[in-house]
Amino acid sequence: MGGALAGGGSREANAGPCRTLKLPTGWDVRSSAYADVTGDGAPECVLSVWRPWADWPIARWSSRPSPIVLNRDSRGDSAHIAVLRPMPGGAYRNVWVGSALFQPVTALTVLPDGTLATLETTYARGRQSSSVALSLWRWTGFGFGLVERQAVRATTLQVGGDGVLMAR
Ligand SMILES: [Ca+2]
Repeated sequence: MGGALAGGGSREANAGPCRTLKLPTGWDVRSSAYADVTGDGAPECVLSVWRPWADWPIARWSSRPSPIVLNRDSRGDSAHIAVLRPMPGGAYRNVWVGSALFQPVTALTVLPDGTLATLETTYARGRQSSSVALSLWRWTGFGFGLVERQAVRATTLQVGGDGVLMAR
C-alpha cells in the first residue's frame, strides 16, 4: 500500500504533491490526503480547510437569513472539504470545493476503495478539539454523499497497511 493512500491527522502526513500547493492566504489546512476519491483513476488532493467565512453568492440577493450563517467558529472561519487537482509548480485546479460544513472536519483520510473518512467536531469546540463523530463519504459525481456517521472521539485518522481505518 503506497503512501498515496495515506492521509492522517496532521499536515505532515504523506500527502504527496498536496503539501506544496500554493493555496489562498487564510486557508488553514488541517488535514490532507492524495488519493482518487472521484473514481476516475487519477488522484486528487482532498483537503480539510478552515478559512474566513463567506456567504453563498446568492444570499446577497435574498432577504432571508442564509442557512449556512451559523457555520463558523469564534474567529469567523468556516470549515470546508476541497478536492483539488495538483498541477506543476504548486498550481492546482478546483475539482470541487464544498460549502461551509455544518459539522466541521478536523482530520480526514481516504480508504483504499476511495471512501473519504472524516473526523468532525463542532464550531464551538474548535479546530483543535477531538472529534464528536466519524463519517464516511462516497463521491456522487457532484459532491460527497454521507454513507455512515458514528459518535467517535479521536484526533487522528489513519489507514493501516491492511486497509483498515484507525481513529485515535
Ligand atoms: Ca480522481
